Amino acid sequence: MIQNILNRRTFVKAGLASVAIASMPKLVMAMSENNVFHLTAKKTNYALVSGAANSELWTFNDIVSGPEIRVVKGSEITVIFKNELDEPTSIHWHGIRIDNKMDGVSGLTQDAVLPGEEYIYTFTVPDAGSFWYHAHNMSWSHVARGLYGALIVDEITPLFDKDHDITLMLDDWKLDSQGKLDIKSLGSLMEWAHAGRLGNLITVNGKFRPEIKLKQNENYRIRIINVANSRVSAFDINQLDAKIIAYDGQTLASPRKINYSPLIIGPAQRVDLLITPKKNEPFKLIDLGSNEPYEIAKFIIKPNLIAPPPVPKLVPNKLLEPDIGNAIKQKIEIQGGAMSGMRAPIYRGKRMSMMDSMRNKQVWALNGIANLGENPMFEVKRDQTIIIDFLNDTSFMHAMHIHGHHFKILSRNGTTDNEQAWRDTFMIGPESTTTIAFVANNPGKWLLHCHMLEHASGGMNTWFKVS
Ligand SMILES: [Cu+2]
Repeated sequence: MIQNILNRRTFVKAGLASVAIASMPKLVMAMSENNVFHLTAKKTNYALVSGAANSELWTFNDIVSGPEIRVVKGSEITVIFKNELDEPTSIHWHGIRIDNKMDGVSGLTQDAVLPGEEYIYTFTVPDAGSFWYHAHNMSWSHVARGLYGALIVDEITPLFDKDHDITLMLDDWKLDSQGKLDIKSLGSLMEWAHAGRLGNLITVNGKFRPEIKLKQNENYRIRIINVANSRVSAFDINQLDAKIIAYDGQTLASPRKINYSPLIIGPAQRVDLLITPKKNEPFKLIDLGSNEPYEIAKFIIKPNLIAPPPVPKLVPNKLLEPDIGNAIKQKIEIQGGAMSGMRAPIYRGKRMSMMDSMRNKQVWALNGIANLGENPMFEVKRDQTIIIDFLNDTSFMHAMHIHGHHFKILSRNGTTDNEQAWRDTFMIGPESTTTIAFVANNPGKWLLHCHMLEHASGGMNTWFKVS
């Protein structure tokens, strides 16, 4: 099934010769005083490939891939956000089980922050793990232009020191023939109604095909964060001899080998890998998510004749297990897109004509409704377990994300899921089903949407209420 899905992707080769090799693309750390951080959204001129003209990107603090916010589990952080762009925007803290008021969803939990204005986010980070932040107003445009960054929450005693804890933010840029960010195609109905915006250049922390230096026989935690609008990455992690430490910011009880390939990392998903280079030989990180393998980065290994040290004991966060026996149930049918034959959905309370559906670019729906209505799709009492049955009745794969909660996948296509991992975003293939469950223990208005950002804006976006 996975191969089928991946084959649907068309991937244009970069076709840009003589690109200089970037060295270790360490993220710039966000500075703070007593956990008070400053993020300013602004325009940044940046050449995505060397030798090409500068693109006008939109970034936080002029940093491509954003400054990495790093805090300790349980701490309260304050982010003073300033919008120096010409468009209103907001910041969502992806995967943080956050106080609803601070979730950063413009139009649901706050108004977008107007140009020239400031907004203060203050929240506690309950879980240690790999998270990220990104613009949540017109995100299909704002994230595509670079408005995102990593948010890493350390365990109270960090498991790995900073030289052995590496964040790799994968982004997929669509460049024009001059190697500049293709702005003209942003918002094209073609992209929205198909697989979303797929680019032709993948960067790691803002750099194309960097070299990452590791030492032989040492343990590394490699945090992979897929921040692409719609591109699905896939890796043969067994070839890297890697084990999984965490999914979507939730650490496993112990590092886990997987017996399948490739490992899919869809838009907004994170996977933390444990890599211990055994040989003093370089190896490549190859993305298998496109029609052709794509080299993402190269690891260079420095010889080191020590015996590998023991792997630190992992410390999972404590989350409430769903109470399946007393759960309420909800069905969500994912509909629309090209090649679906969907009836035009309801939008802003009215059934649209097909023409209006195209004109408004509302070409996807959840249970027949495109985008947010005044009323939630469903309401749950606090601490109630909810089971959601998703049916993807479209010809495309989706990356379904739930705000404010992590959930467990119970089954896929009727088969029990053995991974038993907590996730905040799951992938669902065309004509497939997935059943998830979680305890709705975080009160407020929460978004539920596809994290392929063109699909979300194109209608695959709803909300629920925990009262
Ligand atoms: Cu989607």
